[in-house]
Amino acid sequence: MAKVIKLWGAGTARTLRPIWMAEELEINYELFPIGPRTGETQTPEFTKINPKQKIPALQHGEFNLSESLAICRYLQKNFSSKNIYIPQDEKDISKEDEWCNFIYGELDETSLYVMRRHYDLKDIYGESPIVVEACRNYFIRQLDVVEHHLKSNQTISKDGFGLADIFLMTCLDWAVFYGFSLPNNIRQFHDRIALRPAYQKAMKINYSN
Ligand SMILES: N[C@@H](CCC(=O)N[C@@H](CS)C(=O)NCC(=O)O)C(=O)O
Repeated sequence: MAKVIKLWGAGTARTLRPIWMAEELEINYELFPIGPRTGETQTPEFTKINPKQKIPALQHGEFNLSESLAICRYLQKNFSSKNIYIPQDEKDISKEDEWCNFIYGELDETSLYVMRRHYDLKDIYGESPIVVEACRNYFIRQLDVVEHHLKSNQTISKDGFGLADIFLMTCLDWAVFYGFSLPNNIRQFHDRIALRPAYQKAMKINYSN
């Protein structure tokens, strides 16, 4: 692992994830804090790294990777750390996968991000109060599963803080920003995780502009 990790992107919930993961793993990385819709994702240099012209993105030597989940997994698999739980057993890996796919697919992509598209970014994607309201209700329903799980767990995995918690926390911050009130167990989870030094450092780095 001689080459320095380069992370591209700052300023959104998705870009926070790899920065936070890198901080938890205490990786020596270089950040290029380009933002969405600034034109910086459209340059020829960045398009070579991620033809989708989206952030976050990672470079490791000649290796390029996009998608916040794939990037965090790459970091988790290649840089061990005592700071976070990294599942080794196939069943534990699959359980983490299940949670990450649920959080990314249901909470981020089909709820919060659709709300973003049809409210914050309505000039680009079109305004739709009906869609925003449907997503809001859908998100609340999906949160029930998490609320129930956190009743008897301090973190998503009973073995400790890890990748799924990073994904959940970044969605919860996003939800709070959108005016959701968090149910009790989730709120306590949020308040506990917010005390992690790596989270606080990553937040400062990600939102410094
Ligand atoms: N599925 C991708 C989503 C990436 C994404 O949509 N990024 C947004 C910022 S949150 C972006 O780069 N938008 C720039 C644009 O659409 O021009 C991930 O999780 O990394």
